[in-house]
Amino acid sequence: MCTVCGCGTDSAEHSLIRGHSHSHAAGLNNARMVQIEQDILGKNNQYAAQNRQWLAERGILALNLVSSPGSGKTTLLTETLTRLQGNLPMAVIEGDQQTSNDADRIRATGVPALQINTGKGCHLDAHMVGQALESLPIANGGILFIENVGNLVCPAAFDLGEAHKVVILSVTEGEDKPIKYPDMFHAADLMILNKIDLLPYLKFDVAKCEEYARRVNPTIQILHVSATSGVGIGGWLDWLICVKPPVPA
Ligand SMILES: Nc1nc2c(ncn2[C@@H]2O[C@H](COP(=O)(O)OP(=O)(O)OP(=O)(O)O)[C@@H](O)[C@H]2O)c(=O)[nH]1
Ligand SMILES: [Zn+2]
Ligand SMILES: [Zn+2]
Repeated sequence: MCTVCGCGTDSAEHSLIRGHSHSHAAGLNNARMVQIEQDILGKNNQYAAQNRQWLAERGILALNLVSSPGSGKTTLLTETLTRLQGNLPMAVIEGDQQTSNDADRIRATGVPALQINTGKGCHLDAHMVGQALESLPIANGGILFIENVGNLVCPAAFDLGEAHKVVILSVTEGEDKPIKYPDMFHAADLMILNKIDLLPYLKFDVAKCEEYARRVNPTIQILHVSATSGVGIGGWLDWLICVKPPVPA
């Protein structure tokens, strides 16, 4: 078990995942390390491709919500589910290291949620998601939200079979997160700048944050949201409907 970031893989494997290039795998040469990295991510990508096909056959839009801990993923989700409920089928996969708090918050909205506890692992992988798909009730044409473990590093490297990664950045975290964690902002198609209700109380340069995000990902879309006040949620719902595939015949 890796003790550097708590990743569930062993230390040899762990140091190889993108974003963990520091070596804490004594005795392994570079070629061996690259081989192990290719094996782990290759296996993950096979499961991700299976998930993607399973979702496509059912016309289900899957979104992978990624962020630092506490950026507001669950709050945004509960607000989204409450607003969309009754209009289309939805389900949630909740990734968390230890608790089922977030899944409980989701279920309180009436939408089915499945909790995956990763233990010391710091990200969801495609195999875990594939297993969850087998037991989660979600009708064709629906939206599957996957709330990843709060971590701006490891989840960037793992394709879960989702259509889009959505990165949530709260304004309390500082505007330089996109250039500090470029892999995550590069992998995402949409950045939600959350907690904008707090801007009057903070020194947070919105324009600079957006410039940093576009520096690492020129095509990233950006929305300003307050999950608690509801500002900007309409734009997020519009985005969801826009990217949703048609229901298969
Ligand atoms: N002011 C303000 N607070 C918010 C907003 N969104 C979330 N919060 C608060 O931020 C805290 C963390 O929100 P969560 O929704 O639990 O964040 P999370 O990303 O799901 O957290 P983890 O699952 O632990 O990574 C809670 O106290 C929320 O009420 C917002 O738009 N504005
Ligand atoms: Zn890790
Ligand atoms: Zn959460």
